[in-house]
Amino acid sequence: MPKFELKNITGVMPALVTPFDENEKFDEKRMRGIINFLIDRGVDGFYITGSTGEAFLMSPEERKRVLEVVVDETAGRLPVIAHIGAIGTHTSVDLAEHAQENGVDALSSVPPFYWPFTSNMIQNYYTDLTKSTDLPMIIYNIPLVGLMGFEQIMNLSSIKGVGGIKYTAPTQFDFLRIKEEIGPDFMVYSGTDEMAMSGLMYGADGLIGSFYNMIPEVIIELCKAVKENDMSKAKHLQEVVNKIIFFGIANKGVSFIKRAMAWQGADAGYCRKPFDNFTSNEEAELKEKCRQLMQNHKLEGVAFLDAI
Ligand code: MN9
Repeated sequence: MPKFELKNITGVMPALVTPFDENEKFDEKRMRGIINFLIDRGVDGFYITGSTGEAFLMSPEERKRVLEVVVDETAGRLPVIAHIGAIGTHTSVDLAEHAQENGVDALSSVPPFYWPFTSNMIQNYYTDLTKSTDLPMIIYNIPLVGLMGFEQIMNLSSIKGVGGIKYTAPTQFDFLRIKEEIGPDFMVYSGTDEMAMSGLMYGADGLIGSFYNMIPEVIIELCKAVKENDMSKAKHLQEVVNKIIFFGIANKGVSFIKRAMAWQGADAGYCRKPFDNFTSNEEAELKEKCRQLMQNHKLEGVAFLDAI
């Protein structure tokens, strides 16, 4: 039985990075360190082995190992959502069953991708997945694998076991419609970090994103400001977050996130090829650029910048 019900899985949830060592092997010790770092910073849950977690660069066996380590280290302190999406239903079902056996609280999956699967095939994919366990399923809308239209979302929401959506696209007006037409209990997780504030204002129950691994304190503060109706503060914090996101995207994305975590004492190791890592010279340059970013925009209260 999962410890957390889906309706209680809310707030700020990093789409957890997966640390690899210099030989690209999963680094269990670093993984455990990251989990404790993020729990200490006050996050509300973990979304594991998604795109930020480099899941599509791992074998199913490796994904299972990551999940076992995360669940073991988290030890029920926070909810764990396992992304079990894969290109074939059999692999996803196998990952889903393993995730349930190991005690995660919810599942999530991208729709099948690469080939242009029909709406029916996508519907069948999620039906097969939800039948394979008793866990709630959070469907995943992200343009990288083909954005789903509202009708498809409606259809998927009617599958028994589908309880929410992770929505990573700027078309956030769908959030209002989802809450109105599917129902207020259908959980909406805003996945576009650049739009956390508007996501929350449009009714998202939680935020799941890559950058929350490295700036949890800023995004938690932003959430709090929205809850307290302090919109000018929330907007200011979103501006800070976005400066960091746009800088990060232009500087190797997840590799940057991993370095910025290391500077704060939570070494997240390396990325897997074909992602690119920083050499020590490049990392020194990166630090210099971060210092400039901080000065140019007078960024205050950002732990990874203060740690440089
Ligand atoms: O949904 C992430 N998207 C991808 C999760 O990994 C493609 C987001 O958190 C983005 O990384 C973020 C920056 O664009 O919004």
